[in-house]
Amino acid sequence: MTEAWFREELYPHWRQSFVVSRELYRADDGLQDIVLFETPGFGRVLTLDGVIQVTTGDEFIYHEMLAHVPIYAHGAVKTACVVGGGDGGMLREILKHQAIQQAVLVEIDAAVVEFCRTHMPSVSDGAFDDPRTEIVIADGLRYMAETERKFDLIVIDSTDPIGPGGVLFTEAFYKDCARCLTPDGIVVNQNGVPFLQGEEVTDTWHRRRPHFADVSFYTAAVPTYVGGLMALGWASHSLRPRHESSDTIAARFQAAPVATRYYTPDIHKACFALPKYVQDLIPGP
Ligand code: AG3
Repeated sequence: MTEAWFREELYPHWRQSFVVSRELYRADDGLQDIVLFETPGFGRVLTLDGVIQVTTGDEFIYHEMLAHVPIYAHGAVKTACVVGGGDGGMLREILKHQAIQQAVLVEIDAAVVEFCRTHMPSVSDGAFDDPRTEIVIADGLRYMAETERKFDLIVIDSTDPIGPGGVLFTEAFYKDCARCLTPDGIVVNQNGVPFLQGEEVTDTWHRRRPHFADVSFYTAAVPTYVGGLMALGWASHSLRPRHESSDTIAARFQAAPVATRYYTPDIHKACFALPKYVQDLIPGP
């Protein structure tokens, strides 16, 4: 019997492939082409327009690092907004923090929420039904332009800047995020794999610099976002959160621990150390 393979074609010159044990779902809802399949090595894999978004095997790394790093850096996050993130994994990690009072999920594609809830329930793990969760089906760009709310944390859990998620990488959107942050608030996002998508780091820096006092990046190693470290973007009005001491981060983690498999207070400090080739993509201090 010949094996079935799924081939991700994100980069013109490099591909990654997965053995597919079983295809579970395939749909084109008009917005995006959605495919869900089972693999022997990574569990269930979700792709949008042919690009790997989550695997049940390694999603914890990405979700933990975009949730816990800003939350422990800030120290008192009560309100959070996730833009994208229709699989619910980011909500799940954010809601592990008991101090969180409200988490708003702004997802453009209702179909993603519905079938992740049904076919990948371990990713959201009940987060959609948490009383603190509010789900808004809307274009994140529009939502951020129109809302009067302020958030302590905004997590942009997007696709790459292709397809409907492209607007989440524009200066107009970052400017609105800046307006919707509380004074100590933090914006984080997935900013691509800099070895292969270096211009995303440079572009993001230029587009955020006018609107935030602190614009930076940190990293996480996610196996299925191939190509080395993934860059996670960081922007805030206050310089304090990113520069909290190791002792402060460790004390906050001890006082209000959450169960993790990647994040630790030591990783928190270490993840802001950028390899030179990533530093070289950042134009200014
Ligand atoms: N969305 C981020 C997918 C990025 C993949 N990009 C890449 N490999 N360059 C993740 C959604 C998880 N909630």
